[in-house]
Amino acid sequence: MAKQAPQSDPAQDAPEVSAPQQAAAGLPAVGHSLRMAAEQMGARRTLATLLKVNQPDGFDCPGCAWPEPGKTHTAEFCENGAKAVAEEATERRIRAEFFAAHPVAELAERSGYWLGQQGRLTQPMLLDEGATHYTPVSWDDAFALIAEELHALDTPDAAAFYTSGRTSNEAAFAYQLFARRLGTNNLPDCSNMCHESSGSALTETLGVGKGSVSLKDLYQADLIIVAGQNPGTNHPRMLSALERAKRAGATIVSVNPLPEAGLERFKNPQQARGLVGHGTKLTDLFLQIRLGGDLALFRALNRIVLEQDGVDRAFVDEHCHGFEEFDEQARTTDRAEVLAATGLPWEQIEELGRLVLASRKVIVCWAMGLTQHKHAVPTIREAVNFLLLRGNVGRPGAGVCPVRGHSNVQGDRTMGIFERPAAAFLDALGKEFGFEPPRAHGHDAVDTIRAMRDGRVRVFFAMGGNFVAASPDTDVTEAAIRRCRLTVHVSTKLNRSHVVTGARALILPTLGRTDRDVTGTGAQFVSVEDSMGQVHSSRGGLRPPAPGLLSETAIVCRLARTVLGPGDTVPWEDFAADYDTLRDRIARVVPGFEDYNEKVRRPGGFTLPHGPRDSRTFPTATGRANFTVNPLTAPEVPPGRLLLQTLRSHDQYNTTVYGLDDRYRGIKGGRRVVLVNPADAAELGLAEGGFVDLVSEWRDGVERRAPHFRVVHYPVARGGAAAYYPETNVLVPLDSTADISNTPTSKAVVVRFEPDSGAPA
Ligand SMILES: Nc1nc2c(c(=O)[nH]1)N[C@H]1C(S)=C(S)[C@@H](COP(=O)(O)OP(=O)(O)OC[C@H]3O[C@@H](n4cnc5c(=O)[nH]c(N)nc54)[C@H](O)[C@@H]3O)O[C@H]1N2
Ligand SMILES: Nc1nc2c(c(=O)[nH]1)N[C@H]1C(S)=C(S)[C@@H](COP(=O)(O)OP(=O)(O)OC[C@H]3O[C@@H](n4cnc5c(=O)[nH]c(N)nc54)[C@H](O)[C@@H]3O)O[C@H]1N2
Ligand SMILES: [Mo]
Repeated sequence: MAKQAPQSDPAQDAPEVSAPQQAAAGLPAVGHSLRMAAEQMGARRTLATLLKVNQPDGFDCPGCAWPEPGKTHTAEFCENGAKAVAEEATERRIRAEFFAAHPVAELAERSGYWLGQQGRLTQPMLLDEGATHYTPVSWDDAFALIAEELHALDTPDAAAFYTSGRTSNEAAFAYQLFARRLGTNNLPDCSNMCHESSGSALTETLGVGKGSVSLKDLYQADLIIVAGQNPGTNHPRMLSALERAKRAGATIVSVNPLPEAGLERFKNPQQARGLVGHGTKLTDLFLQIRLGGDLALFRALNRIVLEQDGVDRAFVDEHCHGFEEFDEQARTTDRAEVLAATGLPWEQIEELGRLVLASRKVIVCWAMGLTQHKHAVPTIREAVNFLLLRGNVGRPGAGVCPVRGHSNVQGDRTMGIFERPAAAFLDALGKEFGFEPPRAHGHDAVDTIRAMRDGRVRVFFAMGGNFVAASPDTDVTEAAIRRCRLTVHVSTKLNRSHVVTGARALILPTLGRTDRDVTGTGAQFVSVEDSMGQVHSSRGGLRPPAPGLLSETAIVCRLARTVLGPGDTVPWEDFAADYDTLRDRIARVVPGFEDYNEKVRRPGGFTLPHGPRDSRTFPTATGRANFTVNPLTAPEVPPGRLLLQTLRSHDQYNTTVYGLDDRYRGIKGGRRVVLVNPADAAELGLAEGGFVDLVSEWRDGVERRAPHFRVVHYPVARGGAAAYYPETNVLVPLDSTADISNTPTSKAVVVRFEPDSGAPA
């Protein structure tokens, strides 16, 4: 079994626990973010940088994908946005001497936190076959080496090209074009582990795999249901929008196994009263649902709406398909099954039912709490049924709102980062560049791991991200990666994926969002798409961390030229020199991007078309919005076990750990904690403050163990537990994925508790 480095240094990992907080943000948040930023950047750089976040002439925050309001405050950033900026704009640097001083075997023993703290990467580095250390390599030699390995493959499908969601539209488009000209659709991305379930469910039911609401819709809604999302930590700027919606009269309902501080009460740090006062109470009704109970909840609500004759018949008759079958089945929804699956009192479900029937404009927002379950796709389909029933799609103030994670994850998909591209996209791409793109579906993230494990994928290339740490089944993933001939990472910061490698490995450092990007033809900007389909430009202003650093776009274009040869007809040199030339091509391939160069220069950018939202047209197989039939299922947990969800603390960005606190949940100074309901803890004999091993149970019988977690008694819904990702990824079986979307079930891992086997080495 591969030895696993802990994400946080065990010597420092000594969690202290106090009562969870009742409100998010406010003055402590501002102070905290400025302190963290100043530590990394110094005071002057901190101010100069943070003032440019999400401003029309500035850069897009590399934090989350929540949209920017049209008229920005002086500081449209949040505590966690500031941390994301500081992480990137840090003045610390990793140079060749660092790699000379630290053998890779030693770095593989370090925590992710430590690796991330070393600073920005500054020059291309090669770990050659059999070598113990990374050594400097020129860009040209690095590209030649990748070309050599790619040319040695029997088929282009033995290479996989991963993307994390920070990559700009321009770089993403060039990247997928390169992969497809090479001849493969192996374009896995972080979305496969994230909102893939949303995309699958929405494409089938509404015809567009994206959200249908804008910020304005939120401000106009009567009822907003936030299910399976922790915006106080992961989308803090969403709280401002919820506050504004609330002041305009919206009712807010949160559905979550945890009482999350940000959803309870919010002290808006952009406003004086938010800095010092008690803040705004956001949630009117809190449904403390069991893990995986949301499908049952939406089925119950749908039954209530049907029985109370709350259906918008005109909308359903004119725009929907499949209502009769749905209706018949929804009416059979069994109350006892709903109560068992949700753990909620029936009165609460009825109360929500009354709110729904009293509201004309309803929005459902969700994130990983819905998408990372085995039955995630049926759950989201059922939420769509719920909205369709009362005509809550394509009407102001109503709609679906999957809240995306990475700041450009949605744009990357729009640009063709997808292992199963639509035929129409490939047709347009092939026509524009005069070639026949590969048609066979490629590997998603989980399939890529299987293919590497089985020796079918031999070259793994990553445009950003931290695939090794973000993927499920850490031991399996690490072993799979180690079987590769070559692994390549285009990265800003050092992480675990650089130290668990194939026979050869390359680190290609790149510019981040905050960095100035100047090519031979002048200063460049890039563009991104937020969670609400708004495309806008992003321009960094800081001096790059080292001379000679290339942008992601330049790296792709130079690599493509080297691999595909001088005869390749794509003008890669022009693309790298002047991003306008790339945008001109995108404009001809991707619908909605006509006049891209002109529209992206407008203040605030432009909005992509969205049939269901704009005109109630549904580009589905039936040409209508589809009702679906979703049998009521919920996770089954054997006695003596709990269902573990793996989630984010307040001091992390995915696999990047900023610090060891989770302030709102009252955890300080450590990450190896498991939150358990006191009643479950009593039944299982788990004393507060005691240490245990978490052992996951899966049908393959393989033992997956995460040692040494401190038990924290916490008000989580009965039957469930919570612990941080990525320390717990070792517990998520590779084959435990959502039906249809193949997303790892990171929110549903059956675990038993065993005596502590001690802190990991
Ligand atoms: N600061 C910061 N911002 C981030 C990130 C970060 O790591 N740090 N990550 C970014 C990314 S990539 C993403 S995808 C988003 C993630 O944003 P979130 O989805 O908010 O992230 P998680 O921490 O996974 O939180 C899941 C939430 O769903 C709840 N939940 C879990 N299971 C269930 C369930 O079965 N039903 C219901 N109703 N609720 C459930 C959990 O209690 C928790 O509140 O955030 C993005 N923004
Ligand atoms: N158990 C469990 N596993 C999960 C999840 C979970 O909730 N539970 N969540 C899943 C989700 S929602 C997601 S999105 C994935 C995230 O998976 P990834 O996107 O692969 O992981 P990140 O941690 O966001 O990647 C961080 C790294 O990206 C690099 N980076 C940062 N900015 C840039 C940039 O501008 N350019 C380039 N080239 N590199 C950059 C840095 O080197 C940094 O170390 O993890 C998934 N895994
Ligand atoms: Mo994500």
